[in-house]
Amino acid sequence: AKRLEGKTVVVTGASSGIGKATAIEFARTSPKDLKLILTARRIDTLKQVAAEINAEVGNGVKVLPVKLDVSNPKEIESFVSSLPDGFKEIDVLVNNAGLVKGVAKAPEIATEDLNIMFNTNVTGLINMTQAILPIFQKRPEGGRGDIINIGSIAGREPYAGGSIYCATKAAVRSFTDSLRKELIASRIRIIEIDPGQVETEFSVVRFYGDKDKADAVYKGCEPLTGEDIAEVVVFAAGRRENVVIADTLVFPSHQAAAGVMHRKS
Ligand code: NDP
Ligand code: 8X3
Repeated sequence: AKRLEGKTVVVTGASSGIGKATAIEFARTSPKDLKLILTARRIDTLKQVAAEINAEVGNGVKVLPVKLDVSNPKEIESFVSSLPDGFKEIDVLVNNAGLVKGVAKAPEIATEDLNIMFNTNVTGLINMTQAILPIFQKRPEGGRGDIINIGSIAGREPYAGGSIYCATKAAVRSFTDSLRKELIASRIRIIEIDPGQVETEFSVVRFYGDKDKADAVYKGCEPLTGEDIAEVVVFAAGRRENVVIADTLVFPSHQAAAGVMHRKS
């Protein structure tokens, strides 16, 4: 926890699921002088998350909720410059915001869904990275800071009915690997964490709010929780400076591949 003391951490998509759990886990693990910048589109939900964190760990952790739609390049452009003093020296960026829409197969994929997925999961993640890297690069030895990208098993194993989502996560993986090579002469750590099945709002979003369809995804399964992934994120960020947890795949016990789940009948 000492290694994380005084850090400034940005989490995208912190209003729900893995992102929210990650914010809470940073606060629990290293509350001393932590600055947490929580971003998502739902600002009221972010404010509740901030209140929850302060209620649990006290006001030593400074939490700043910021309304930010990562699919809108203009909002990302003004994000860093609009941060208040004391929050600008970002140390860790957790690129977590992301979503899947639908299970349609080509040629039935809605253009709107295609655009939302690419603009959020890929362009949004790249734009956030480009906005924050210059802060890291001003530091000694070619730069310091962590970029932690949330990929997915879907980026490694494409499946029918997920072609666009899988393609976005494969793009995240490819971008992440290139970035690690580009920054090899620096102390900037490029980290990818790929979850398997995690029960969050992910499937509710996939099925356009249909909770019954979302629940059916997890029927008979014991999926991971957001906290399980959050622990891995905070572990990665808390390693000694010369240690990069470059690439991690995390399954629940009863999952062995993208579509391979053992279900209790
Ligand atoms: P949730 O739906 O619970 O959370 C997604 C978060 O992303 C929300 O906070 C949402 O906030 C935010 N978000 C969505 N669109 C935007 C946007 N345009 N701008 C800013 N924030 C946005 O799902 P998860 O926690 O499961 O998903 C988090 C990440 O984990 C995603 O990248 C997902 O692909 C990945 N993942 C999830 C898995 C799973 O099984 N659940 C497995 C593998 C990877 P808001 O709506 O307020 O903007
Ligand atoms: C989410 C995992 O396999 O449900 O990224 O698409 S999967």
